[in-house]
Amino acid sequence: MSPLRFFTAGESHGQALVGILEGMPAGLVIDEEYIATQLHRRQQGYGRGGRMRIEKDRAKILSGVRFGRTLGSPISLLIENLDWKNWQEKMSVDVGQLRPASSKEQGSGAGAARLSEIPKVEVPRPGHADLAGAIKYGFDDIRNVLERASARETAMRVALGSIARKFLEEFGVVIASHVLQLHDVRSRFSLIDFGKPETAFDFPAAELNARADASPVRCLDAEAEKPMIARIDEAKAQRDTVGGIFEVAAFNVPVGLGSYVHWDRRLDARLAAAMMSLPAMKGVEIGDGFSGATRWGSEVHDRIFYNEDRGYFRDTNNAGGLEGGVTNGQPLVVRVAMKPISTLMQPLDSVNIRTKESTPAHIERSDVCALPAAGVIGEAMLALVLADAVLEKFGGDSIKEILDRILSAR
Ligand code: EPS
Repeated sequence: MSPLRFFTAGESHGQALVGILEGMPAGLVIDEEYIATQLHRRQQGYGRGGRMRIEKDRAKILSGVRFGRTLGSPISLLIENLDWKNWQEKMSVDVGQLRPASSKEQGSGAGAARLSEIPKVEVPRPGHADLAGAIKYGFDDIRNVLERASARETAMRVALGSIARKFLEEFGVVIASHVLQLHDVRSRFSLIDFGKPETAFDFPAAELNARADASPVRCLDAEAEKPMIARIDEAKAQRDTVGGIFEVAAFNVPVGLGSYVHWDRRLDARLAAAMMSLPAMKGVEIGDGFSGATRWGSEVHDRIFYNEDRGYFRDTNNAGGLEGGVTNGQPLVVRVAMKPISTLMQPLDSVNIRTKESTPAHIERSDVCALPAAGVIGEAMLALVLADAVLEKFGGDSIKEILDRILSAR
């Protein structure tokens, strides 16, 4: 069993998102401000839709923390959906608040809508969970699917992930991300090359996020930024959407996390699953992944060197910090491909699930591009997986216990 586990609950337009993080050791300093900083980062990015102007995501810590330090008990968080006030009838938990279809003036909500007056979503969007979800759960209203399938849920992952990030910071792990490619526009810089003298990354890893966050598309390459923004504008003008690839990395990672001894203990497998669990993600690469498949072994594998000062070291990092599913001390680099968001303002052909007639897909307020935010969410998933792997290797019930073990292994 993983030492660190988490749950989320909540519909996109329900009252709130709820999260529980179980297994965080005692003594970690954490507060709502720290979590809010990460939640704010997720709300940014060129190409977001109207919802982000409504929400001011803030997680309330409900349990597991006392006087600013974790207790070792489950940490529970609550993020209220400010948009809920506009959805109270459509998303009512209690049918009693609505007037039954047959009744005239009965029930507690005499002035409220009849259940039959709440419009159903009946036309699935190609690419969304809509159709598969409605068939699977036997719904005649696709809203029952899309509310939970929505990427709104990732707000809670970022909140929970920020606690994992704070834990990793205790022993110097830095987690960062940036947009590598948006549609056909590619940044010249990759975190795989970070620290190599010939790249433009002549700044410390700790500055990576601040630099990416300063760009509206979270791109580190000033030359690629403009055409990326232009692609988003183009998509918006065409009433279309656009995706791309983000890179997420962890620096100063302890050696030996994960294991080659069993399939579900390989850290690369766990990272791939974590990234693929995010809505709209369609591909994951560890290190140079797919491009490595087109080159010779002698070009791909990272040569091993040793000296007294540095211990073992490499002059390349094509493996992305993982060999045999185990961290090797190099920066851990994961690339994730995000498809364009499936809600199109110029909708694709679809079919009404009640009448079976052909008709354009349902339109719901959405984003033109959420790739910059996706990187921030990828950071949260990376932090949760890494924190779990650290606890697995080093164990311990308090931060002090774990720190002592990690530092003595270094
Ligand atoms: C999101 C909230 C959603 C969408 C987006 C992500 O808000 P709403 O549905 O009210 O506009 O902006 O979700 C989707 C694109 C999707 O397909 O579900 C958020 O908080 O990130």
